[in-house]
Amino acid sequence: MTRLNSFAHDADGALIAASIAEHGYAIVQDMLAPDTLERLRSELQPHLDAAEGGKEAFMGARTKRIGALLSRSAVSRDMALDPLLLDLVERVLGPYCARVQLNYTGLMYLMPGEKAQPLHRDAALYPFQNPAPPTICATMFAVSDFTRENGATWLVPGSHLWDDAREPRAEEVIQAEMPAGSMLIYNGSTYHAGGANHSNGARFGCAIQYSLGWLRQEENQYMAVPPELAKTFPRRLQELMGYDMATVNLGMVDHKHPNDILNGTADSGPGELGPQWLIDADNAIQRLKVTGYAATGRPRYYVDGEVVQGPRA
Ligand SMILES: O=C(O)CCC(=O)C(=O)O
Ligand SMILES: [Fe+2]
Repeated sequence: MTRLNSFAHDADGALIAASIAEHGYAIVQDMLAPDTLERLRSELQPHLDAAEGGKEAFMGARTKRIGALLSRSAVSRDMALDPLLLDLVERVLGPYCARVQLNYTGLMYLMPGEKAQPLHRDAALYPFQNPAPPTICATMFAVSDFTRENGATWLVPGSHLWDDAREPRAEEVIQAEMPAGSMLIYNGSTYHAGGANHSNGARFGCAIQYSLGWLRQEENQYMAVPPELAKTFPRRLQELMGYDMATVNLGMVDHKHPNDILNGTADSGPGELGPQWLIDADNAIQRLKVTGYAATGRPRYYVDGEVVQGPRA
């Protein structure tokens, strides 16, 4: 097995980010302490008990998948605000947006007997020609140990840099084996998949994803968390959920700042929607050149034994 890009929790953010830029992913150990993991498990257990397997092949018949984590788990709110994680997200996405945002929060609980998911790019939500600048910075926190047998996330290192014609080969796939408490962080353009669970226990992971603030979020955070609950969150978490200006005017409500609307602090007239710091941040981002190209759809590659079988509808 290829050596994983694994870092201690006190490693320099710039080093970890350089590894994500080069390989498309990194693993950070000890993001969650044992007692935090225990609290997270107990917060989520009632929701897991009530959850069912997926209905489509991609979602996995033997995978319990629950979103809206912020409304269900206080620990997940701390995870979304983890200083090292936010530092890495800024390093990956910051050059392309004035403000980053949450994209998705959820858990992926692979039960014994689950088959492998097809390899895919989370960033295929958006119609950019590849290679593209990063649009999504995704994580998978190991809540159980992630092992080869229980379906540790599959990854194709370096594939975030590939064009749309380049297909993954089975021998290029590695697995994010990591002990509980670790975090896999990857560029949304990196090919990856949930593995197959050949073990007797569940593989339990929590995904917290971020994206460029000017994109539509995969999971609508305004509806995922009741506003009455969101009001009790720290200001930075509210901003990451989207109660924020992505740039001047982008995200306003009735010409007021959405955070003022949420918290009931809006003035009667128009809000301050273009502070100088936001104009400066927007002027500093790298502008994207988006060219027309032949549609390539959203390829997903099934891996069967040694062979990547290629895209399937
Ligand atoms: O379960 C995993 O390890 C990855 C799941 C995934 O990539 C997805 O559902 O988009
Ligand atoms: Fe994915």
